[in-house]
Amino acid sequence: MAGTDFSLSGKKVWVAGHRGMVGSAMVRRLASEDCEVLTVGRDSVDLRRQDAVERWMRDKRPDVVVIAAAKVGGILANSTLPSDFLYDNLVIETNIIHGAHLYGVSKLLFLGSSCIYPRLAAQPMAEDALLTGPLEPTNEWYAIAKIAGIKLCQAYRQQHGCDFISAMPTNLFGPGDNFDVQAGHVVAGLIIKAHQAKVNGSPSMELWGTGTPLREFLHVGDLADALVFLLKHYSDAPHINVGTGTEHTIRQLAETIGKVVGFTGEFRFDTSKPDGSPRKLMDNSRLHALGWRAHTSLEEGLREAYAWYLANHSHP
Ligand code: GFB
Repeated sequence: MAGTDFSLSGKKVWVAGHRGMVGSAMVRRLASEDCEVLTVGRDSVDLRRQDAVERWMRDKRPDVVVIAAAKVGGILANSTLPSDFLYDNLVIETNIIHGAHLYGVSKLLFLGSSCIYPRLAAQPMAEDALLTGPLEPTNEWYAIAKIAGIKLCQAYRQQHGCDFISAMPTNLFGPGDNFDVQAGHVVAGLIIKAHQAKVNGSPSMELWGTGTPLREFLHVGDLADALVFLLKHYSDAPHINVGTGTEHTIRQLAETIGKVVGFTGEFRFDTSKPDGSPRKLMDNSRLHALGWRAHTSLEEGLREAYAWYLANHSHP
């Protein structure tokens, strides 16, 4: 319900997946809340092992859990590693959600993705478009796992009265992104390619697909702020979309990245690579009605992401 206030004050908040782009943004955002942040590395607890997860939760007794841990990747990784994307995500969310029920977690936030919606869902995609049509084949494995996570939260709420909620962010980018062309998402991939083309003096850089798909890009700092807002002010079964409401073609994104990076050449299109969904625009009206909006512009966010890449990666 909107307006149902939950206080983070004095709470132990476990950010599962704190080394990833979303988890690390969440840890930074929670630093300005009056709470204790708990984290645990993969070397100590493999989240795919139920006994390890339950033992850790029994020992640490978090009050609040944010599930930012997931196997994630861009369009190519999603379409080439189906069992990793389905199995890892199903088992991580199942272990944590069940553990949260066993050890009396008072609030849990599960994170999904806009790819849970049907490939040809009416745009912008409202929350109730879920399960109304076939999924986009390049990411159906990931989508099925994320849909199961939403349903797990709803099932524990219905059967056990657990305050477990779900948020579905649109395409994310920012500091901490996976800057790997093959495995990563489009923003990171194009920043690397534009930077390398600039440094090498190349006349052109390559984009996958046709450049015509439309995407909505949310800066991960905005997402973390929205998640803290939802932890405090949302408590209900339906999942909530988190986006900007603004969409760009992949070509427009590449042009803005070119401007930010200082690449002035041409774009070539490798149409042997998939386009994926033609369009994925979220309907953010529920989140807006609750009282939250994104505030970072695409160009401003891209400048921050590029600066982070330059500071954290070895490159020419
Ligand atoms: O970000 P991305 O990999 O994922 O690709 P999706 C978005 C669009 O950018 C696609 C095009 O149309 C790609 O073909 N693209 C152009 C590129 N050049 C590149 C490049 O160099 N790298 C990449 N990665 N793309 C993902 C799902 O779909 O969205 C996940 O696979 C998840 O499950 C995520 O839901 C949010 O937006 O197509």
